Amino acid sequence: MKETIDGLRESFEQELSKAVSSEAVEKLRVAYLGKKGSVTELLKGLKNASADQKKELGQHINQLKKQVEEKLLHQIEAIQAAEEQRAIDGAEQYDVTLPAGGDPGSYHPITIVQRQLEEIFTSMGFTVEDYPEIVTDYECFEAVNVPKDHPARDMQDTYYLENGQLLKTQTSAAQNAILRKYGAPCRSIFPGRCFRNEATDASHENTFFQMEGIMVDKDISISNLIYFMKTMLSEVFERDVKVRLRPGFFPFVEPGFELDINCLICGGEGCSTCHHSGWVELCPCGMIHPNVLKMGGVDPEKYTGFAFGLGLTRLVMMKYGVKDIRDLNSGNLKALSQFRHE
Ligand code: FA5
Repeated sequence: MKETIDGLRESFEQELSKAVSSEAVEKLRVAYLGKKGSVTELLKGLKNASADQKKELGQHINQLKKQVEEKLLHQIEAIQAAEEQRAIDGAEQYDVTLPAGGDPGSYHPITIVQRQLEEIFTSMGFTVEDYPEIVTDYECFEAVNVPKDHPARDMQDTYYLENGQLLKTQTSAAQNAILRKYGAPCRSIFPGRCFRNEATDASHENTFFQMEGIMVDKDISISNLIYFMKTMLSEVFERDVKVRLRPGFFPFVEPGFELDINCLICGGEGCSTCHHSGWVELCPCGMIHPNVLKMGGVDPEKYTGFAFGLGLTRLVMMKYGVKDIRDLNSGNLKALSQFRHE
């Protein structure tokens, strides 16, 4: 038995010297220490030995097992160190202490305008809220007065996940949580990415940004809504823009409006961006429906409020004269890097 143990040690040493990859070392480990490995078999064979032999041979086999384990570990560490060194030798060398030079990168135009809007609204006492992109059916629809099977669900072709949750189609999905967080009075904006199964064209994307806002207090009226919308637009565009307010249906507001701006790409003459109408649908809005206030824990008998759902991506198009919305999601650095100095 002692000879067998020594023989095994010798053959292990020989095979180990030839194992120069992680895979080869692993094969060796299985061959010697695996369930049916040679060392394991030796240990199993001990059960037939006498009590005296068991003690002596057991010590020898365990010593061999320990040596095999240590040598395998050592070999694998040596292989990994050599691999790392090869990667370092082959990698491009650079001095991290040197000034960057080259292209410093830039913020995405949507980030630039979002931050500008956040500044405008925080200066008017609004909080800025973050909200998840994956939400429940309740948050996105039911809590904003769109019950299951309501025809208004057809307005937004939604991506549902297998677990029943969905990619939020509108930033309105956060309204209920924010009403519950602050109660009344409350002034908040909540920008976010939205997803809809849209056929894309110059002004429609399946992934786009909105910025929602709500203001709830005693005696809030449509005049407050119009004041805040006008202030926001004149600050963002740094000039007066022509807007029009027309009736619009959204189950979570009553009355509801569509706020359109005169297309700044064609000056109102008609182009592919505005679908040749001269107007771009930018910011639906209205007075928050009493049901929505109630579901948010706010008493509609005491408080009223307005809500708006600004199409942030469309606003960016208008501000910078981007004719096709798809350019903003393209990752085309040539187009996007124009905004670096803002
Ligand atoms: C809504 O999403 C409502 N939640 C807005 C709202 C909020 C109304 C609060 C009243 C009160 P709508 O589906 O129209 O409404 O989208 C709002 C804005 O998002 C549009 O005016 C448009 O500017 C932008 N938008 C909508 N769909 C797309 C799209 N596929 N690509 C780019 N922008 C879009």
